Amino acid sequence: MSDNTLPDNKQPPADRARSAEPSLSRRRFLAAAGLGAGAAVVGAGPARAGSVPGAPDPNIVPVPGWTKTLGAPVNANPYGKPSKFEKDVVRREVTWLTASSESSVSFTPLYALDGTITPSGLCFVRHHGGEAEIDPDKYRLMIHGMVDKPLVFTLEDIRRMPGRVNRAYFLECAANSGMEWRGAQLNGCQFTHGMIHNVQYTGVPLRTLLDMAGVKPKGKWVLAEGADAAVMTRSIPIEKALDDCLVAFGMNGEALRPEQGYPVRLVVPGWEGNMWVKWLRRLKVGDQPWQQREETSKYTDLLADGRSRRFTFIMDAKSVVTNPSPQAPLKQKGANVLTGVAWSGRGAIKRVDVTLDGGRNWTTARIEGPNTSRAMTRFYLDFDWAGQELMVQSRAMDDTGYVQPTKQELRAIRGTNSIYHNNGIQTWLVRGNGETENVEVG
Ligand SMILES: Nc1nc2c(c(=O)[nH]1)N[C@H]1C(S)=C(S)[C@@H](COP(=O)(O)O)O[C@H]1N2
Ligand SMILES: [Mo]
Repeated sequence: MSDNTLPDNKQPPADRARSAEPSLSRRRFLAAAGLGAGAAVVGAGPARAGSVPGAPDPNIVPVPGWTKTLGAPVNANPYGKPSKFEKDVVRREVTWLTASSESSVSFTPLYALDGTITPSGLCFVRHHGGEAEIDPDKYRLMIHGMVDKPLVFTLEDIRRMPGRVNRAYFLECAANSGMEWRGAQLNGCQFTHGMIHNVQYTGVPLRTLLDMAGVKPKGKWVLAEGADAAVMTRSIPIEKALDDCLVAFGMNGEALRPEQGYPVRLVVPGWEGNMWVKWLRRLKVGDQPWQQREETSKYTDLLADGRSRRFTFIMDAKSVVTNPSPQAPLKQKGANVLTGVAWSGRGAIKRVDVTLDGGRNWTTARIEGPNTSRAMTRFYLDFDWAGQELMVQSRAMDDTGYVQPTKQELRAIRGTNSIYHNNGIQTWLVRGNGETENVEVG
């Protein structure tokens, strides 16, 4: 083994899978082939495993077998699933966080994802009364209150409305990173930042439905209500409702998933996830907010002096490095790809800076892929790691000029009573062996 190679249990899953080949273990294959450790398999000269991707590595040898038998037939998987080698890439709970799994949250495994769209089956799930099961044929959406003409729509009515759109947006729960307000706590970006997903929605503008009903001049707020056991309700200002909200029935090219509100959910771009009512069944127009539970005792930010910020709808710019991170340690010295995600509820991400030394030096990361307003943006920093300790941080800036604050800056203004709207800069400590921890810098 070269000194760049981590012990067996730290090998990437693909290598572990290789050495677990049923017919011939890697060690036995090496012996059988007369290749002792240290012999280069490809090319001549000493192996420089790890420093440059693709450099000859005596520990990696071709594995026979895959070409010798037929693979599974097309009908083995009528609805495709990820490779069995990806079985650890799943949503996870923090079991001590909530009293029951019906009023709880699971977290997106950000450390295992790339690109910008969150795969539907990995989108974090948050609900207050379990996942409702709604028969699309029996589904109805009512609009009433301060409107000229109260209306009840079927799913088919919504699907045949003119002006259907496709829009990618992030949804972040206001409580994302909420457990980190008083200090570094959870070891993994899945748990510190995983109450977010970025999905392409298909639906119609909420404005289309409101215009059909005819909002009376006095109508200034819209109450959105869910058809789940929580009967979740939120008040939305009419300006937002008429601006860019969607009544969505599709996600990532197919019907909404049950846990994401099948058959219809509200999309409220850039605003806190709680307002994105799932299993949407009622919209009531009124002249003032309703002061429901989820906008008073919850989703209100308690400040240090006992006063509260309320109606803090917009999610400010935020970012996190997803690799390396505690669940995705560095495995090799030499060439490495640092990556992460950034988002802002106020617009598009303009720039992301990354530091490897706790904020002494910053480098502008490369933004790659879709970079639209209020959608998740992917960034990369290709770097060489000599094996030294790193303090990794990322700092996002949006196109309004807003810069993601440090946690200290945030606490100076907001105190530590709140659990909501923590968009402070995250620090990961990467140790010499590649293992990574959630820390804070003084
Ligand atoms: N009907 C209903 N809508 C709901 C909720 C709920 O419990 N019931 N939870 C809200 C909260 S707190 C969040 S953060 C988002 C989560 O959306 P997701 O489950 O698609 O991640 O849905 C919101 N919409
Ligand atoms: Mo939430």
